[in-house]
Amino acid sequence: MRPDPAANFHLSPTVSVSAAPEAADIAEQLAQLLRRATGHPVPVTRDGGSIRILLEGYDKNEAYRIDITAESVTLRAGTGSGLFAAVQTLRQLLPAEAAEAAEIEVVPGGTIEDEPRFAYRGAMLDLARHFFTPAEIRSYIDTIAQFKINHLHLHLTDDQGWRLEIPGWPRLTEIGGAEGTGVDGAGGGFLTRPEYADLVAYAERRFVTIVPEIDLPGHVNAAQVAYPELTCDGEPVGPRTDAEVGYSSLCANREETYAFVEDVIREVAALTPGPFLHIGGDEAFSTPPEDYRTFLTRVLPMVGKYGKRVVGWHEMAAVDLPPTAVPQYWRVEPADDGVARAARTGHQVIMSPADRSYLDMKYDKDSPLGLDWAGVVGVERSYDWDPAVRLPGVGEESLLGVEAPLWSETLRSVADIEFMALPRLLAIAEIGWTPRAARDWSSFRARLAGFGPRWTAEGVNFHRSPEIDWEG
Ligand code: TNX
Repeated sequence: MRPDPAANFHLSPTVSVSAAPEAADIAEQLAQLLRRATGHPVPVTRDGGSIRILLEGYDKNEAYRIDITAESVTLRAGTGSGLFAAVQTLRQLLPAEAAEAAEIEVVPGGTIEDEPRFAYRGAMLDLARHFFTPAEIRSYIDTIAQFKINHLHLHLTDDQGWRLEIPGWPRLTEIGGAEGTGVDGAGGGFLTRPEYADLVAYAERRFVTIVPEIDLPGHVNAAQVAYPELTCDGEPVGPRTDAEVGYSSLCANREETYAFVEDVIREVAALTPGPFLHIGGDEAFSTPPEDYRTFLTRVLPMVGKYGKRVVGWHEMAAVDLPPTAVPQYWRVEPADDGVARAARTGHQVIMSPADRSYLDMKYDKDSPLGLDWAGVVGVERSYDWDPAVRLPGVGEESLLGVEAPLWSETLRSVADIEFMALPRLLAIAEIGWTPRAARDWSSFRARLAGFGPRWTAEGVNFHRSPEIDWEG
């Protein structure tokens, strides 16, 4: 970043955005934001705008450059994702008051050249413990995309509920998505296939890839309530709305299991333009280890058969994985043999250690929402760590990226999501984007302070952590 205070750009009433047709949608998204912020008409044209969006140069994925002078703002990238990232940076350069109409907006002059540290910067939302509607999910997509998070992992199934319609298995969602299937009997609901496809498209427009998760072979009580033939003894089981884990399992020795799983994987893959499909694999405490291996050995290749790259919670690294499989580390221990072995054999890993990156952990002992099984996770704790030294044997070159999961046992609304995610999501976003050497807690803390008035003006909920000297 090279600031040039002599070259500030003013957002005057004649401000306009121009872009070539391939970047017209990004230009339109920027223009909409500026119209809302300034009240100016902000037309979008083919060329000659005072804000110019150029799809050229920088063919490295997501790299971009911004040049701000008194006359113009130029955003330049070789890819749409790079241009979209540049737009998010430009938004952050505007003063917080820009969220309220009619204030004067000055964009600070200078040049920015930027590119991400990791290709995968993820957030996860648990729709199984509490269902969030498409509108609520879109709201979270808007939030994460602002911070250049480029994957949204949706935890679609668990013991309590099943949240995605699957052709041929209607009871999964008729029963598993009924009213009262959230933790403590709250809520319920599921995504129809068209709703899911719309969400994928909504995310895609914001350069966010949806990563669907079907949690197997444990965390399947909702599926077994709907279809008793999916239990080992064929006996019906009752619905569960408590927050226990580890009591349910598909049966590794029944062909019915694999017919079901293959149908589900095929249908989910068909709805998924992105490369990844997550098959869970965590906390299968009631699956004997031998059965767990039998199950995964059958199921992992199915994901490849339907054209997807398999992601799984790191327990899956207990078996021999297909070369492109991605284990996702989620625990708190300082080492993990399975993940280290996977890294050694060339696998890429996603890091989401619960004691750092879990957005559902309480901030401190007084947090009204959240869990504390991984300890309390304050803002500094979520920021001040490095994924490349978190696990022995899993260095920078083995990392696909980082993810911030948000489990929903204690959440009920968008305001709850925002309270848990903001500000800690920004810590994980910066870890995913910025090299370790360029990151520093005191700088982050100071920059975070400016989001107080911004979120207040936007009506966004956040945790006023005492670790931050919030402005406004
Ligand atoms: C552990 S993290 C789980 C989830 C819970 C979460 C709560 C993981 C892979 N499994 O089933 O919701 O803890 O923090």
